[in-house]
Amino acid sequence: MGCCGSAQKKHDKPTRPSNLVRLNNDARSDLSDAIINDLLTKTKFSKQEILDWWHGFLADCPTGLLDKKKFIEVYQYRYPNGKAKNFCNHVFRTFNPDMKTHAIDFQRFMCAIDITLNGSTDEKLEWAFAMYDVNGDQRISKHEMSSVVQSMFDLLGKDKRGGNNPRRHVDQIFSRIDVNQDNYVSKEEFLRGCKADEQIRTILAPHY
Ligand SMILES: [Ca+2]
Ligand SMILES: [Ca+2]
Repeated sequence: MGCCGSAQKKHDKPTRPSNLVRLNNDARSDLSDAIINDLLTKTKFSKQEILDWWHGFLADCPTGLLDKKKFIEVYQYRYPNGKAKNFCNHVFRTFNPDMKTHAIDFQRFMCAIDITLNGSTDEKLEWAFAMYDVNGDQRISKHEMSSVVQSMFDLLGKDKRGGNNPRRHVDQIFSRIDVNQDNYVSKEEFLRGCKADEQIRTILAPHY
């Protein structure tokens, strides 16, 4: 099993290693000490955990880079009854906020995983906020929230009709957390609302 749970393909071999990867003679890849030390400083993972993640990452991404296509493939594998593409677009953006690259290297991947696994409640909710703030203007519109909630329901294969309509959920959420009623949820409103209201947190940030 790889970093994200997909099965390793037997014939995958590193064909285009990034500068992260140092290949040894039998074509297995090791992380450089510089990368390991950098991740030990930036994340809460131990050296052994970093190496374990690296082997999983390499199983899924033999090139040492995780691109969006692979990212979607991995999610689709984990959620076979849902549609992963739209949700993956949102998550991939939060892994790759400047969108300068079309693929995520191991360091960036580990920093994102560190927040989702080891981060404080505020750090996790800030990460969730960034996912909902699609255009990055530091506030969430109803359209942005509907788009992400809808993609999440698609991923989970949830019925979106009637009372489960994503827009209806979003209207209810806004009525509770858009405190100044300007039709946008600020980061402060998002953090405060999610922390104070378990039901909202369950919808917006189900893993936290
Ligand atoms: Ca926004
Ligand atoms: Ca507001």
